[in-house]
Amino acid sequence: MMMDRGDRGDGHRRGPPSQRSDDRRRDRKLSQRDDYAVRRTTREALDSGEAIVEGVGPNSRAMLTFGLFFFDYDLDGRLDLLQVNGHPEEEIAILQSSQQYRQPAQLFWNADPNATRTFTPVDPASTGDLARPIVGRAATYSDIDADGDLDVLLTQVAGAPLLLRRDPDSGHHWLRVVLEGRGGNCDALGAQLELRAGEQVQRRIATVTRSYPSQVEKPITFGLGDAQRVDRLEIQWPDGLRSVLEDVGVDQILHVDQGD
Ligand SMILES: [Ca+2]
Ligand SMILES: [Ca+2]
Repeated sequence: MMMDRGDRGDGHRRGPPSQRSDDRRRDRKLSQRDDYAVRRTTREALDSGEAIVEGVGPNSRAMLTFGLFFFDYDLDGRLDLLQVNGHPEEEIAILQSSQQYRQPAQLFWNADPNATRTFTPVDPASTGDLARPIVGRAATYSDIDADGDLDVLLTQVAGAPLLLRRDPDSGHHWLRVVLEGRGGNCDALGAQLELRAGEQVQRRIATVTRSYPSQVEKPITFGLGDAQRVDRLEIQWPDGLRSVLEDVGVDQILHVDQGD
């Protein structure tokens, strides 16, 4: 995926300092949103037919989606949405002129939970090979080049998987957490994490199951925007015990062993 530095993900460059200040205030406010809230809000929106209001409906109506997950592709502290599309019927365009067998994947930038529309479609002109029409099926992510942002793997029918590197850097800070649990659950799957950085509060669950048949990497990635320190990271391990780390540096992979 190609994104220019400073790109807001909606195809527009960042504005002047006064506007960036507004953006930062808005970022702090938005960071209250966590992945549970995004998932719940989107599911409720889709279930109740309010996907139009959320910004997803009109832009995905013509697509047939398989893989779908939330991830913070621009590391601004808000979870964005990626979906991979492709129709099952090779000759569907003959039967339905509005449909295509090969369809582009779509990326939705999480703009603001208080905005008129939470999700803004990212301009395909700025997403490189992600916008290439494929018969998409599975979608997953991992930081393959160890630069802190999440890269994407898509699978397709009758074609090689597409490994798409997030490039260039958004300029935002990040923290990646690797957990080592006790006993048989050595990856601490099911652990709950709460991160606080300034006014940001983000929550994650340690899991590798995010989307249609695939699994994501085990490290847990937090986008931090402009925050240069993590004030507090609390981990509730699967057995109910808790660990708390304070004043954690950013732009690093943090290994946390429950036995320490
Ligand atoms: Ca984001
Ligand atoms: Ca990366």
